[in-house]
Amino acid sequence: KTCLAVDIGGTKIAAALVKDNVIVTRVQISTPTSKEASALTVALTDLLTPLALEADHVAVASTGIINHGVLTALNPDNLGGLNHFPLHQVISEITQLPVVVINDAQAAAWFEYKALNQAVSDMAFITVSTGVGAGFVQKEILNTGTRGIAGHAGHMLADPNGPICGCGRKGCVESIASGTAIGIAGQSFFGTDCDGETVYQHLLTGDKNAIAIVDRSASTIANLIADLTISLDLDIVVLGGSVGLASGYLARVRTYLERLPNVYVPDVIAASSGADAGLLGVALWAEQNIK
Ligand code: BMX
Ligand code: ZN
Repeated sequence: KTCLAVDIGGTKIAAALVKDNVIVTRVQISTPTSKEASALTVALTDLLTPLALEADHVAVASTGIINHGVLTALNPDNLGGLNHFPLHQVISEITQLPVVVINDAQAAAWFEYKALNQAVSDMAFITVSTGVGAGFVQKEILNTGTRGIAGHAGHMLADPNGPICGCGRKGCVESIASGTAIGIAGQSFFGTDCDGETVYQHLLTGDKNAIAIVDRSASTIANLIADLTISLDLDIVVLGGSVGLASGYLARVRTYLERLPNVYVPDVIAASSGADAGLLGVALWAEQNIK
């Protein structure tokens, strides 16, 4: 069977034909910045129509809350303010194929869990990227949540005095630790067009302000890892995303974890797949969940 896997992120949309867990064709576009839902429908139609001809079913991983196939951005800044976008229905109509949809971080968690060869019982995957997302696998089951909210750990409280998050809460993990937040924090030092990558380039030259910003992100993620370990009794945390996998970031997270009581600290490893974890994970998920 050939799966058309789709990964809708805050920055890019990737689509791939996946056969026997291997990507055979992959295409990528920028996520439309328009707040109009129709812009996403048009982009998906152009991207998926040719690929659907070669597929048996469609597996979609998307940023945002996926509640029975309907997408709502928890942090509207990350996805053009999409609210109640009927993702499952739109993609069914475009492709005329069976479709499954889950959250992007949940999909990547499933891939990383399978990559660990099921040698763990309780794991969390955390992505530090445009936003901060997570997915939990507990006792061999991926928690997709009754309403699709499970895993949205990027919106747990990190600092009651922190910045206002795009979701409306003050001081979420995402508002401090994400690539977007790193970029915003850098703007007062490195100019208004500063983004996460700019800060990282300054960090590599030893800039004190850049180091402080990235350390604040890393210590926030370390505390998130401890909080999740306390609540879920985790064996292992897998860290991914463009920031999570950036050079030296995991080492910084480990440094902050070492300062915490031992029982709060699980094994922490780097994701085995970078940009393709969502695509491959949702393709694996579809094998068991397509109807
Ligand atoms: C946000 C939220 C999550 C997502 C996470 C990582 C939106 C649109 N997204 O917390 O659903 O998993 O970002 O997303 O509210 P990414 O785009 O950085 O991969
Ligand atoms: Zn938030």
